[in-house]
Amino acid sequence: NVDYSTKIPNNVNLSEDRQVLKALEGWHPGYMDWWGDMGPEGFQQSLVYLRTAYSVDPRGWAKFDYVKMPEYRWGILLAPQEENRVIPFGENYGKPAWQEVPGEHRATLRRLIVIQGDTEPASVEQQRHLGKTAPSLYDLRNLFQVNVEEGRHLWAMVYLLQKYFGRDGREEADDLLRRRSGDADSPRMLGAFNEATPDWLSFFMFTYFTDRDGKMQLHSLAQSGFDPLSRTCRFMLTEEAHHMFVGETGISRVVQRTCEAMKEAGISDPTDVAKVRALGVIDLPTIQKKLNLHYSLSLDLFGSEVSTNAANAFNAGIKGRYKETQIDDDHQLKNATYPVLKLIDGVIKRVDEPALTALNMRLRDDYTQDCVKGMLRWNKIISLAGYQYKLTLPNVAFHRHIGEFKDIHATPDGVLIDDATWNQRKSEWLPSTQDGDFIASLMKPVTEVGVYANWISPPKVGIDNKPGDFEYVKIET
Ligand code: BYC
Ligand code: FE
Ligand code: FE
Ligand code: FE
Repeated sequence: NVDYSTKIPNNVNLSEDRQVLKALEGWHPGYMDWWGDMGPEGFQQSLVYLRTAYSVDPRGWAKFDYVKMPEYRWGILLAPQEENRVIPFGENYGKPAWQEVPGEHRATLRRLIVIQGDTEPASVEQQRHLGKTAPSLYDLRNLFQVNVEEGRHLWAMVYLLQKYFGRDGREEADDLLRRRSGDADSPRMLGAFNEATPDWLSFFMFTYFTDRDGKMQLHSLAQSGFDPLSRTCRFMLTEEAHHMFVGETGISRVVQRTCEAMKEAGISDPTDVAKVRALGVIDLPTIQKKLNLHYSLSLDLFGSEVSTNAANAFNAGIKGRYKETQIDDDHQLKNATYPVLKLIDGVIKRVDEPALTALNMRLRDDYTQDCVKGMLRWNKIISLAGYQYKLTLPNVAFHRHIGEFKDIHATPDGVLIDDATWNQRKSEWLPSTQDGDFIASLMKPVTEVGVYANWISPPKVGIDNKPGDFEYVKIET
């Protein structure tokens, strides 16, 4: 199954693939340097209760144990090869899946793999300072689990680059360690990955909304006719589920705690921000603003609504649709159309576009549907506590920097407004400096076993079914 005898654990027979093993071993020291410089700040000598992937069997692929992060076994794990797999969409629909890179699609494939790879270390960089303010050892451990797995996702893409793309693949692999989130000279490739993740509420929003873009993109790439990419992404998705769990339950716990505190204090109006904040919990309107920010930043990650890049990647058989094989159509989109939101004469309208060029919009719609599910749970917590307040997703025209709405301003309800109104009112909809300062004032580390910061509820169950007083991180200094 997985070979742990080599320096780089793998299930791709690296010990007999000398050239690739050598390339990966050559890249390894640079990765460790990057992890040292840009990985979690502090805690590198702490024992963290982490899961490590030990097989690709969906029922038992992970083992939990105390590990020092730099000793985590980052490995190359691909889902098992499906026999006789065919390309499930595009011009080559029904032909055998490629085991090697088709020459004519080399550049497109490389670009998508590099973009995917670039996001993984970026998120680690964005989150590196959060260990210092973790609300509990449980949360600290979850942060580090996400971080080491994003590191592994980088390895997953680097393996593809080094095995299948020769010298330019190796150069791209080096560049992935050179770019830095938020750097003025060599930033990460996509917008949201250059934004700050200033506090733990942002971290939960990021893992809920931005890791979920990861889920959608990985699903699309898991459909790829390039079989090694498909297999890699299929295994990455099993890890991704935990990242979104961290986000969904993290926000649930914040909402829960806020509602409890309001009830105890007899506060009936959840929009009485000052009163709620005085309790040392995060008021619901501020949670809504953070949600607006992270959702809109994540929408930008889907690219333009109408995109020939997306059409070409689909035609080529490289990037499919969410759940492509379960869709009942020709899988070539020959005459199909798809409704796209567009700005026409200053009005947001739904217009039918060729479905081929509307693939980004379609994936974004699938994403929005997926986002709604967790929101229903958060709103249930609020209504069960007896409050009328509802968290909602803002309109897709709100606060956009990519696509159809990048040049206009709109309210969260989708009403177009002019620049002056936007500047006057944006702090009603997006976190202001004061909001950030207030949240920052709550971000005090809690490192006693089984204790949680006042602004967040304990989780319902422990990781790996551990009891409430489990020491998830043994902090050494
Ligand atoms: N920022 O035709 P267009 C994850 C560029 S998250 C900056 O509209 P296309 C994770 C675009 O590159 C998942 N630039 O878009 C989550 C193009 O430039 P060129 C990451 C942007 O190409 C949490 C131009 O604008 N994976 O895994 O159809 C933690 C026109 O592009 C942006 C992927 O994204 C932007 N937001 O689609 C850790 C999958 N958007 O070529 C990890 C791979 C567009 O003209 N990537 N541009 O110079 C793709 O599938 C596509 O490249 C995109 C864009 C969906 C990103
Ligand atoms: Fe990832
Ligand atoms: Fe992730
Ligand atoms: Fe903005």
